[in-house]
This record gives sequence, C-alpha cells and structure tokens, in this order.
Amino acid sequence: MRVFHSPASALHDPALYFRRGTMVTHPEQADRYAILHQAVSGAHAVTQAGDHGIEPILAVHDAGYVAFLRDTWERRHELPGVDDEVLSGHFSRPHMSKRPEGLLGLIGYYTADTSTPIRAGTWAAIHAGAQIAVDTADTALGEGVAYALCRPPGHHAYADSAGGFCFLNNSGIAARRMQANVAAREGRPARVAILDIDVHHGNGTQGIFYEADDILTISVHADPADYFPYYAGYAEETGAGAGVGYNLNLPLPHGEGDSAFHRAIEKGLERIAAYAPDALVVALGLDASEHDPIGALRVTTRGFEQAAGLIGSTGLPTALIQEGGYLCDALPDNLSAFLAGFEGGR
Ligand code: SP5
Ligand code: ZN
Repeated sequence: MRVFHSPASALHDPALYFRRGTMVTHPEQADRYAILHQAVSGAHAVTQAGDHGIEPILAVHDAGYVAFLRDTWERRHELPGVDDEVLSGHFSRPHMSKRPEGLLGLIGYYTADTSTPIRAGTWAAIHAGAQIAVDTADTALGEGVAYALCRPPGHHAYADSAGGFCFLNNSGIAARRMQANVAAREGRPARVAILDIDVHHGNGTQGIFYEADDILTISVHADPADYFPYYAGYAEETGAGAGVGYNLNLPLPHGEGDSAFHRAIEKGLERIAAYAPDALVVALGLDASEHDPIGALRVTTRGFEQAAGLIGSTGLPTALIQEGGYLCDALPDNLSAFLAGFEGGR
C-alpha cells in the first residue's frame, strides 16, 4: 500500500519528560520515525507528503491554538532562561478559563501536561504530520487504503489543546478531509468513522467530535481509571447534543491480550457497520503491544496482524494514521504485521 511520510517528522525530538516527580527520557522520540520508516521501506510504496496548507488543519483546530503552535518558538525570547524547549509548569483548570496575554500563561492555557514541549522543529514536524494525514486521506479514497507515518502522534490533541505527546489531531484531520472529499464527489453529506486502537483512550478525538453525528468515534483502550488519560475514556461517555450515540468507548482491563483486543475491535466494527460510513480512519497506535514500554495490554505481533485483518475486511476506504507505539524490538514488526494483515483482510 502507499505510505506517506516526511523527513520533517524527525525535527521534533523532546528530550525529557516530567513523570512522578522526576525527569525521565521522553518516550515519544524522533527515532520512532526512522524505525517505522525502515519497517515500511521495501514492502510498501513510500512517498513524501506534499503541502496542502493550513486549511485542513483549521477544519479541525481552533485558529488561536494553531497560531500559538506556529508562533511560540519565535516568541521564546519573552521567557528568560528558555534553552531548547518551551514548556510551562502552569495549566488552566475548568474553573479558571481566562486566556491570558503572556506567553507562559498561554502555554498552560493550550496544554494539558508536560509531555508536549515546543522546540525549534516542533511546528515543522507537526505541520508535516497533518500534511501526511491529508495525503493519506486523499489516497485512501482513490486506492482503498493508505498509511500515514505521523509523528508526533495526534489523538490526545483537542481542537485547542496539546497533551499526551500530541499537538495536531492527525486522525481527526484525515476524517474531515475524507468527509469533505466524498461530499464534494457525491454531492451529498458524507459520514466517516474513526476506530482508535491505541492503548490509550483517544480523548482529543472524542472531544473534537463529541457533539457530531457525522463523524462516529470509537476507542478501544486500557481502562483509564488508573492510566492515561485518566479523565476520559469511560463507557458512559456516549456523545452530547446531536452527537449522542456517536461516541463509543470500549475500555479493557489491564493485562488483557489478543482475544479481548479482538472482541473489542469486533464490537467497534459492528457499530461501524450499523453506521454505514463512507470511509474509515484507523487511529493506529501500536502501544497495546505486550512489549511496549508504556503499554498496559498484551497484544502479540500475530494479534496485530489478525486485528488488521478484521478491520480490512470492512472493505471501506481506510486511512491508517500512526498514533502511539514506543521504542522496543517488536515495534517495527508490529507495524509490518498490521499492514500485511490489513491487505490480507481485503
Ligand atoms: C499517543 C500516545 O500514546 N500518548 C501517550 C501519552 C501517555 N502519557 C503518559 C505516559 C507516562 C509514561 N512515562 C514513562 C517513561 C518511560 N521512560
Ligand atoms: Zn498511546
């Protein structure tokens, strides 16, 4: 299948991450790009993404937030002492919602945690990630499937908030792009489903589309009761307003393996079949792996291949968007197995 990537993905390389009172190596490293790229080279048609501009990003994200992401590195001189990362230690809470003028407060206004430092190459990397998602969406509609080698990931990013290593919601951008393309082609409203199989709940994606009935959001993930993102991802979250019934969370007990993972995906696919969308986006985290350094499930390489076969058998035009999945020996094998399994399921 066609794979879209960009060398700019390596330009965001966070160093450290504040965790439980200490600084640890940031799990979402630029090496993920090289390793995932290596995994797809040879077996797939690897193509550098083009540039479709800012519009596909603004179809999903708040304009003030996008300007913040674009401009913060250039404004770093406003914060004495900043070296190679801009990060705040202050975060707004629901009961304090003023958007402040100063840069440090603004960072906390648009950020959920300390995992998304803004560095010299951050905007170039995340802008490229969105473009990769757009090319993947366009190609998936023409060719049936395509894979987006996006990093940093996107599914924890809300319309106006970074968090959980994510800045721009690449899966959401792909979904709106596919929807617009189908609507223009067919001359009628179109529907898209997003199936998120990253081990963490896709809270940003859920939040972006929570009141929408024209994008169905489904997330299979480890129970968030004592796991990131903690504050969302529960079965009772089913949507709001016109979106009631168009969000489905399928949390799994920690430690579950292939069979529970597959059963949850099958439940998600049943809901998708009932929805009868025009296209599918898979938020393809590989951190449900038994070997993932921050995972909480025990999915095997064969388990990913089988999961992909189930998803591929829908026959829907499908954009596969890379989300999480961290450095371990199994990471490239799991990607190769997933892509092969998807093609086998067609
Ligand atoms: C896209 C995605 O998978 N985001 C995950 C965000 C998880 N944030 C909490 C992770 C805490 C793990 N810290 C482990 C440090 C190991 N060196
Ligand atoms: Zn994850």
